Amino acid sequence: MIVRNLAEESLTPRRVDSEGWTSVRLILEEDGMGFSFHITTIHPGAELRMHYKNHLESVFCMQGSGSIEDLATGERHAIRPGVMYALDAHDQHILRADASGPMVMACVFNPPVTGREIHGPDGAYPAATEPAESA
Ligand code: 9YT
Repeated sequence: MIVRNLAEESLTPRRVDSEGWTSVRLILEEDGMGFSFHITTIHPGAELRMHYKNHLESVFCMQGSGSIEDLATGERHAIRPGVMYALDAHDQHILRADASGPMVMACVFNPPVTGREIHGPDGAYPAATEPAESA
């Protein structure tokens, strides 16, 4: 059994800070679960263009508000606590947090991320077989 505490893990390398977001990866590939599980905070006013070409992701909003834009259709969906979105088609998207406060999201990735990934210029994380330097 694995038991971890978000506040404690925030003080370790499981916490990753990047442009517009901070994420604590509570479960990583090394934990052998077949997915990774992250608590991600999107900073107020952040606008993040992403395209997880190598991963599937589900995201559940626990706090804050914003929107997600599906770049294939132009559709925008409101995000608020209780809303989940799943990128089941490696969907290109823009996630926006309202300026009024951070959005706090629980995220699951399949395959799991390994640890230090940040988005590449294409909005993706590298595939597990690519060297980390290409991120
Ligand atoms: C909401 C969202 O895009 N989460 C992505 C996970 C986060 N950026 C991370 O842990 O890499």
